[in-house]
Amino acid sequence: MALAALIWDVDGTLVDNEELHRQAFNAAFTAAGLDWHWDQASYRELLAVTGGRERITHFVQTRDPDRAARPGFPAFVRDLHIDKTRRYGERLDAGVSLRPGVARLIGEARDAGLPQAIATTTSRVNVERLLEGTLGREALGWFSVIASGETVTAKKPAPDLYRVALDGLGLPGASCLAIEDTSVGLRSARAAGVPTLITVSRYSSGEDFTSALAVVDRLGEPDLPSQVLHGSLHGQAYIDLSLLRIWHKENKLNKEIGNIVNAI
Ligand code: XBP
Repeated sequence: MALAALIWDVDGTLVDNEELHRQAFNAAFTAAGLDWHWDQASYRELLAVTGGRERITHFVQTRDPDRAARPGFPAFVRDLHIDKTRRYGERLDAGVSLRPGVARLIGEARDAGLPQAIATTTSRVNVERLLEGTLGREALGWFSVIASGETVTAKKPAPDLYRVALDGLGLPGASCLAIEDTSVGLRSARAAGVPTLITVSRYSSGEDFTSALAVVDRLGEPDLPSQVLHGSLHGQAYIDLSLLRIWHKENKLNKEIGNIVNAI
């Protein structure tokens, strides 16, 4: 089964930006008169809960269950998260850079006519702002589907966001390749049957990536090579579309499906 599309995660994968999210959460807490503060160590643990509203809710349920049980609590979290999103947007607008190799690989896929999609737990407005600020407004049109947090009720690690992306692409999971940075994202993609490359990010080092096709520190560039943590670079210095096609073809699951299709 040939590679038919790429599905990109956003936060941590396109941009190593979880620090901006963390700072925006903390700024929103302070502005609301709350004495909550998420340091880097606690944020690493909180990232297991995807989605900002869900993350705040989980934090309060753990720390102050009585408060979380009050009738007005969901509306309070909603408003707090709206303020966090505004503050995160300001930080994006101050200027962020794509991780090395992201723009190049998106360009290679476009040149090859390979469809691309996005599967992210963050909201559509954040995706648009990030793409516009890094690749330009026209980049929104380069993705056949943008599956963002508000399109599903079960966020990652549930497979739902990847299923939305696959439905929009009209493709089976095994024909695509996901690019993710966390074990939560990997579990989501794999649960939807999508082979996955991991580009480890600031907050995801040391996570379990056993089911990934390959694990690298970055996609890399000719003058900024990738370090492979799991898998083989097949002699290449960085990740390009030809290497993704090789990894996808090598994938045991895809080979088996290919054999079944050929036998029918
Ligand atoms: C990114 C996330 C998000 C952000 C917060 O997910 O983990 O939860 O930390 O996002 P992905 P919101 O890696 O799938 O892009 O506050 O916007 O919900």
